[in-house]
Amino acid sequence: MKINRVIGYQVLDSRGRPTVAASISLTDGSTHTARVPSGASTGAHEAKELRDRAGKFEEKFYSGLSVQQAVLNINEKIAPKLIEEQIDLNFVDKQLIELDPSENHETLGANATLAISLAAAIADAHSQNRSLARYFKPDGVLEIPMPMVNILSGGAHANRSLDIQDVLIVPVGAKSFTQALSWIVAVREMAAVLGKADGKVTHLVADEGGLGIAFDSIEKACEFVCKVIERVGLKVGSDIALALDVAATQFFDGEKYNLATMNKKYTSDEFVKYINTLVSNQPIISIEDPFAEDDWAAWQQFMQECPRKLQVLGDDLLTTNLTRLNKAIAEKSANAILIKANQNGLVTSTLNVLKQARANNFNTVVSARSGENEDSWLADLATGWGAGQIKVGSTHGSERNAKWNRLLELEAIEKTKFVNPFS
Ligand code: 2PG
Ligand code: MG
Repeated sequence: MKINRVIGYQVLDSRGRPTVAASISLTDGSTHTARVPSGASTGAHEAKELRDRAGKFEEKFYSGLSVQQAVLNINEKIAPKLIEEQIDLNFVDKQLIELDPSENHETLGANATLAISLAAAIADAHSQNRSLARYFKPDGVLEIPMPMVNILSGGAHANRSLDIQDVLIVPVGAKSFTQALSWIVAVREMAAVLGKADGKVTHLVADEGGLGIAFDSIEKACEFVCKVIERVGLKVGSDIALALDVAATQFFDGEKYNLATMNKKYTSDEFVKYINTLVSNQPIISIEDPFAEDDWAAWQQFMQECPRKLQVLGDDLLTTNLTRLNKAIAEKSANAILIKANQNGLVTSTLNVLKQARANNFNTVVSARSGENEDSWLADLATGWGAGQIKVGSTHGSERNAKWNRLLELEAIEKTKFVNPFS
């Protein structure tokens, strides 16, 4: 099957900001579309998203965030290279690299390359008469990933109501994804009820659908979520464990970690000790970005001193980048990686990062961004790639639920197994 049309255009994401969509049409008359997500707490080492800021394409009412240059790159540079060619994801990604050999896709824009790469994957799957999940894993049992779900939001996603970005839950005791999701919804709803009763919450829904509740310490936020879990009749630890996304880059000034709501400042060394105490006292099984993106020494020190088994997850540290992952493997700076396709810019090279992580016994967590859209390809990637874990935000907002619902669909219609990387 051949490609006969490629079109890029600007659409809106879940925050109402412009993002890139790409549609690839095939000679059988079908059209396949993908829209790219976008972060708020973005790492400095991510692939370069092209925004029009003060450029000749900037649109007046989008605060410099329009993506018309990236769209133009699709329509004028990328499309002519693909039209009349056979649909094939590997071929498409190769063309994108030839057009823009820069490591971070700054010439075309990683939002342009990823939109095309994803649309190509979806179109290629269609040409083989497969779902996207089955395109990557044609035979055997599909592994439905363990969800890691946002309950409390802070940091850049909720006006810094907490210093850290998220308190999440992981339903480690659930026997199926369907059961896991029902527990999560119960916890999310009870958190709103108890938060209101405490007089702390409003109806505030943060960027990823979590609750923006102010707590004056990380410990108190964790204790609150534990209380909520118990109140819905589940056991903390064996049914549902906690995870944190500290997103520490956001409050590191190059010398100190500044925890404004706790009114504390820590050097790297002190912060390693603080995080150590925190994970020792709370039922946390996974901690993401506990240290800043270039504070490699702190990561390494923490991995050496951490008193117990813990998933130490690199997001801003690793930015789905093979070079940074290889450094982390060599220096034992983490033991898990967040996989975000838009940090990388291409589907094939994102998958290569995931494979390299797994080959080196790193856990892998496929993740959405805080700026999302109605697409559900993330659920298919996580499942088809056998990632083991997925992070999508909360259970509020259709841009989040599109992914959860796709996992429910896969569990209903495919031969699947719900995996638990923490067992
Ligand atoms: C993260 C993501 C998703 P953002 O830090 O892990 O929660 O946030 O997309 O804003 O980088
Ligand atoms: Mg993160």
